[in-house]
Amino acid sequence: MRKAVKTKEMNNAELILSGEGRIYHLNIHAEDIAPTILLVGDPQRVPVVSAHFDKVEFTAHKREFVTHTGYLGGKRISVVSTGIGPDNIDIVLNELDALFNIDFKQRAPKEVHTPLTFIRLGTSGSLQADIPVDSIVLSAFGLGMDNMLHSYKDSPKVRERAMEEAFISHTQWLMDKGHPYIVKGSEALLEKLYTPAVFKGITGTAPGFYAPQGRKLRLAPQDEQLNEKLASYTFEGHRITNMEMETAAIYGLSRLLGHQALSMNAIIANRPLGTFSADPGKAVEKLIQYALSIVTNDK
Ligand code: R1P
Repeated sequence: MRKAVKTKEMNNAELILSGEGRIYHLNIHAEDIAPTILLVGDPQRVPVVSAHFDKVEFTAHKREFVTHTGYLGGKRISVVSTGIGPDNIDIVLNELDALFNIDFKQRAPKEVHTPLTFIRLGTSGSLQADIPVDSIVLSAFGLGMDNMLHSYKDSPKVRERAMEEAFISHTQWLMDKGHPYIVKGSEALLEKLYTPAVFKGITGTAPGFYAPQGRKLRLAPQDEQLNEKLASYTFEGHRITNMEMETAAIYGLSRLLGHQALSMNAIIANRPLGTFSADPGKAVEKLIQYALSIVTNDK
């Protein structure tokens, strides 16, 4: 049996680079990306966002990962699509971090850390009747109902344990589904991006779209009361406002990697009322305009 060779450097199967030195999935070099990065789920949302840039200087596309980099109000900025789900966030955040914080020649972390800013511009379903379709929700916390973050050794250090325990007890969470995790977003970014025109709260991040978000087509969800339980949970004045599939994973990895993150979502469905936006594209456009007007204006 061949013995695995263990070196201090990240090997070719760990840090995977193309022949031209591009990171594996995103297929880009470090110089192709700015340290302020807008993350969107849908690859087709990338050109919708970059249409607002004064100039787009770089574009790339591999699988569901589309990257545009340009300038807006004198600030260099990138927009990257993540596709759907926490598993994709694992790929995108690690690769974006690697582009800045790993020396690809040495195959080792750089001595000087470059902090990044991630702002998710997503779509989501409201869990509260008073948060209507076409409104905007900023995530003060991400509540992970997926298990991705638990694979990282230091994840317990970034989690809000008291909030988690209260959540488990309130929902009588079935541990077969894994331990829910709660991570705070960047307080500085929340302060910068919050105005009374939008909502803020805890955003639930589910590992799927149907039963994991309490939807029933032909298969019954494990917990038929999931959404009511989520909606009625409160902790020190915070309530769960909405549910989608990326925020908690972005918050967890950003904290572990030393970056700042804030997630903002256009509400396109209201789950308790059973309604869906008549024009989701318009709701997303409103979110983009709201975010970009603040991101480029250092309030
Ligand atoms: C599900 O339809 C997808 O839409 C939401 C969910 O989080 C999930 O990714 O966000 P995006 O519109 O940003 O993809």
